[in-house]
Amino acid sequence: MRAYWYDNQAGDQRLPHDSGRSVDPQYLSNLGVLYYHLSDEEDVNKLASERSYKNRDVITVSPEKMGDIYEEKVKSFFHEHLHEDEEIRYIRDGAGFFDVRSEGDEWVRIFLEKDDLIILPAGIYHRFTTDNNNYIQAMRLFKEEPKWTPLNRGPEVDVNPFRKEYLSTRSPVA
Ligand code: KMT
Ligand code: NI
Repeated sequence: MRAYWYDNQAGDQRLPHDSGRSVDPQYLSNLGVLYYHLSDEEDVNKLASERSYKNRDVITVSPEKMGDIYEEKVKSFFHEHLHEDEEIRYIRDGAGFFDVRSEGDEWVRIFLEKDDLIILPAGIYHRFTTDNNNYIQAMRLFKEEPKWTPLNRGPEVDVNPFRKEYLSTRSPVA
């Protein structure tokens, strides 16, 4: 895992877009983003049980697996959105970038690889992309029925109750 401020430069979303300015895990946790490095799947089971993640599946995002719809999928994952539930991803192979919005509405890019596990809180604006290797396999964990409908950013979603709840639990911008 490595987190850093996104450079906001033009160019393919799958490039690193690394501004060179790092973001530490404490800053991520202030945003409500939790990160773990777990090489033992038993530790994942423990976390799942503590946090009531009862269900899971595995998704592979790659041209080999997805065929013609791969490019379209990668573009759609990259639309800025939120969910009314946590988004939990445990990377099993390959790598990818999760971008999350900071308090000041800047992008923080989080590079994840095998054995990295991330929990994005409900209501945080975010997006995902594969990197230049075009391959990631991730376990998706969820509580009951997944509420993964992406709600794309806009005036209506800005006032969604889960969005408001998320903002109300964050510490004020310094
Ligand atoms: C998501 O929610 O953006 C995804 O599931 C993407 C694939 S998981 C790394
Ligand atoms: Ni999402």
